[in-house]
Amino acid sequence: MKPIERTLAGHLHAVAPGEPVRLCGHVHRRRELAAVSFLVLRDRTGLAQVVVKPADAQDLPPEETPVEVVGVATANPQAPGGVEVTAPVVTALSEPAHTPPVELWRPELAAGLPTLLDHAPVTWRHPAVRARWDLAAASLRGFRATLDAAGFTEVHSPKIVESATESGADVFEIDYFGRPAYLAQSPQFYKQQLVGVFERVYEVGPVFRAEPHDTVRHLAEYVSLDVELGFIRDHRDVLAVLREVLAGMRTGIEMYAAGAVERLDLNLPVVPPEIPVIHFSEALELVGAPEDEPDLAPEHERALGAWARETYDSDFLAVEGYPMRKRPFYTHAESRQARSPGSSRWSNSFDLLFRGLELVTGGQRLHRLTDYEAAIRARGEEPAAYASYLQAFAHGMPPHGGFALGLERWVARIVEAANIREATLFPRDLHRLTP
Ligand code: AMO
Repeated sequence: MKPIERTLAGHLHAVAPGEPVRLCGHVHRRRELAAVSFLVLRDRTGLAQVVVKPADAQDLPPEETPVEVVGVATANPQAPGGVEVTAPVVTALSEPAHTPPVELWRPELAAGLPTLLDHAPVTWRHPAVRARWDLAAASLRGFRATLDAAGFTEVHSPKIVESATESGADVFEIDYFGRPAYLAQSPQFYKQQLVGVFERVYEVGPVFRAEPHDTVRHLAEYVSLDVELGFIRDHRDVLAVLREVLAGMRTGIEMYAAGAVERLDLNLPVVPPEIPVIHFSEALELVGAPEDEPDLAPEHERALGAWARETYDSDFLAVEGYPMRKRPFYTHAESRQARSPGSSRWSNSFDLLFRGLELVTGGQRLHRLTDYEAAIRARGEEPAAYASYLQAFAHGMPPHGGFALGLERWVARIVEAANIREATLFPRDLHRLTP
């Protein structure tokens, strides 16, 4: 007899009643009632109900054991999708699973964050937990699709690097064959150099920050969605690409994670045709912060998020013109409006706030070799220390800029998680190196 092809739980509804079926998945739940017992099977597409004779119920493998079920598709309006499996032969595909640390079959997981994180290989199996990563994966598809269509080339740059890119403080040093090296804090230097090759590039990859603070928005390793493009006029051209990317990520979720959106009952962000922009100095005024403040504090970001929602009905707000003194040396000074005498106080860079949290940093970069040399010397360093990076500029680089978006922050705000760790498969932080 021909072996029966596997049917996925999510496709069982389309099988004609009376047809033989073969399902594979984990035992999600065993339910023993007086007259009948059920095995609920879970696979990557959802749940399927298998009807078991009470006499056979005690032989069912325990919850979470992977099984194969061969039986008959049978109409039952009460079953998920209106079809269940009857007359089953259940075969365990592994030894009986240990009792899970949390009851995965409950519609909502009643467990605190430490339990969820300590047992991540098991707790991610819960449909509502796994749905969060479905959002991340779908967002990545939208990110790539948007940029591929706009002529960008996907690149991958080294994660073991010679020097810090963002600031010296939070970099992990490693032993590289007996000499010091660092885990990349961002692909910044490489994505810029590759603009000289491809003109438009993007990278999706891990970056490392030795964050000394234990906060709900920082990880020691996160997924950075980096974009860089050449021949821009200023950072506003970068913001326009960012707008398209955000819209594409939302579309990705709608196309590939509709089930997760429904499961989690989400309000997806609305990406306005133009993202509202305010100047950093206006942002300080709005939140009542002193005018010499070099950065926005988390409570300022929250207040600005609420203001953007009220004023523009927008989940997003771009703040442009951050003070040069808090931005990395590759940042281009403000060119649009000379807001202060000398005008080098402000920069052509921006942060994008999403629902009151910094999601993106970006801007225009320096592109002339002499500007780099001056900026590096102004930091008290020697350009020679950046010789390999500066090669690109010596050999001609166009005006360019880009941005980086933190994937875990994006998902955390979409699901309105209190802690970024809830949107991270296996978080790394000050205290956590396992699982
Ligand atoms: P920045 O350092 O601001 O900019 O990082 C960009 C974005 O990455 C996310 N992010 C983090 N997410 C989780 N844990 C962290 N510790 C963490 N640190 C940052 C945030 C942030 O907005 N090279 C520049 C980008 C550029 O200009 O292209 C950079 O890395 O969402």
